[in-house]
Amino acid sequence: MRSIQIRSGSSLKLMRFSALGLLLAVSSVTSVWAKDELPVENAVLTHAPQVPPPISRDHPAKVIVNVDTIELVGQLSDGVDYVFWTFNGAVPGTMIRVREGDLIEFHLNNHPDSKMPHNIDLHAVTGPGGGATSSFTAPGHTTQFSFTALNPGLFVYHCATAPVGMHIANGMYGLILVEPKEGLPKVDREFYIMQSEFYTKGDFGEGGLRPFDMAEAISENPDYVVFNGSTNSLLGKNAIHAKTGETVRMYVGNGGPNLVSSFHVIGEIFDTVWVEGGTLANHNVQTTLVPAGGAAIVEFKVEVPGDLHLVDHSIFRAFNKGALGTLTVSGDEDLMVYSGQQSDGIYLPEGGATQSVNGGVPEPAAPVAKNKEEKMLFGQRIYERNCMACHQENGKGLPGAFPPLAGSDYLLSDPKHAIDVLLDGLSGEITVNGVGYNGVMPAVSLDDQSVANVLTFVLNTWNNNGGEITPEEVAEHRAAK
Ligand code: HEC
Ligand SMILES: [Cu+2]
Repeated sequence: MRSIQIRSGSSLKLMRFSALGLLLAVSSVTSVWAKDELPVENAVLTHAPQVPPPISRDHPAKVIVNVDTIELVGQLSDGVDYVFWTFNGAVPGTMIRVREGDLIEFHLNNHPDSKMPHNIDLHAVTGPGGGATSSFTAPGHTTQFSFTALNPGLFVYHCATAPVGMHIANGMYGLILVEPKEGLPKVDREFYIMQSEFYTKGDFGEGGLRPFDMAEAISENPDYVVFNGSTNSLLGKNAIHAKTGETVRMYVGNGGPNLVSSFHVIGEIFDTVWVEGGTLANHNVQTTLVPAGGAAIVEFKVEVPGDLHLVDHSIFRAFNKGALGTLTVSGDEDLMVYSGQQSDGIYLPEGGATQSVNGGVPEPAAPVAKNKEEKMLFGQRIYERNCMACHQENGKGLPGAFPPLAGSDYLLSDPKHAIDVLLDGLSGEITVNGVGYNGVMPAVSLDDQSVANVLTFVLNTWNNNGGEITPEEVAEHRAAK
């Protein structure tokens, strides 16, 4: 029924037709297309972090978009499953790319196995509900409506079926890019990144199938804040890649449902930000706000190799709730742009020469533990101050970034080796419980007492199988250097 609106002989059609004609007269000197004559094409839809190819047309088309709503169990984090409600089987939904002035024929197909009705509100639509009222679709049904992409920009789409918050919280959002008629500047790499939160019964990392928690959602207190639907989407083997000298463009969306993102790439400056996904270009930006239900386009040239970390700079979300990703840049060093560490010396405020040191600078002597119980207590304090930020309170580390100390076969097979890890730091590829890590653990500046205490704490916590490290052993290792 809704597909006919455009072709029927009503005055509505005439008005819309002349509006389009006007648009085309301005935009294209070569030809004016009547709606029925528009060339027809199927949209290329991509799963994040992939982006559909740039549009090379210089004229409008009728673009057919087919989206299935599918409810499925997926991985939110290691060992943590969730029932996601999705557009095209993934969170975020597939990315759509059209051209300003295109006529989009939108088909929403609700899978027969769905338990819920769904619809879609595209922020690129000019019309009631952004399409929501025309796309309400019961399980096993398919609906269709059309719209003309009048405004260029990067837009969020989402389900708007009641309870709206719950449909969004369960994963129903994605991005649609409406390229301006003149196209976008060419870049070397494009990525699709969408932040969102998840509210589960249980805490961050609690395993098994975790149901949605409405009370947490209402109080805007998520357990997870993630990019592309899972804590692992952009880490480890899922990291995204670029080469030095290349220009990278990220289409960044925020599905919310509640939080505003302070999107930042550690070690980069955005050369250009298309503010809020619109036509205003800002330059030389460190962190850009991406509102819930909004977007931004960020562009930057990568000059030096290394891992750049994508974060929500509301920083506990990055290191404790999952809003972390990696862009790995390969290529040649440019030591003028970035030198790496050039020296590490002792700073003596009272004067005196600066000397180089190997390893760390001991902190003031810690109190001597009288027994194992005290060792555990002192060790825990040291852990909280020196280790927890990376290896986490629960000792499980962070997927793709920091290995676990809880149940680590690497640690437990040779606990004394851990003394060297703390004294010297550790870098290069290692395998912990079958998973590869390739990070940098800095040497810690702790005295023998403290190293012994923290390792004893680690060995006797999180069901690790016990053992004790003595300050004498630490001293021996230190002397052997
Ligand atoms: C800045 C983040 C960071 C801090 C702080 C840190 N580590 Fe690590 N740690 C790492 C990384 C990264 C690795 C893996 C290095 C690699 O890939 O070669 C690692 C590896 C280890 C390992 C060996 C691998 C394993 O899982 O058993 C142990 C043991 C360890 N760290 C203990 C500690 C202890 C104890 C502290 C506190 C005194 C600490 N670390 C502080 C990042 C950190
Ligand atoms: Cu829905």
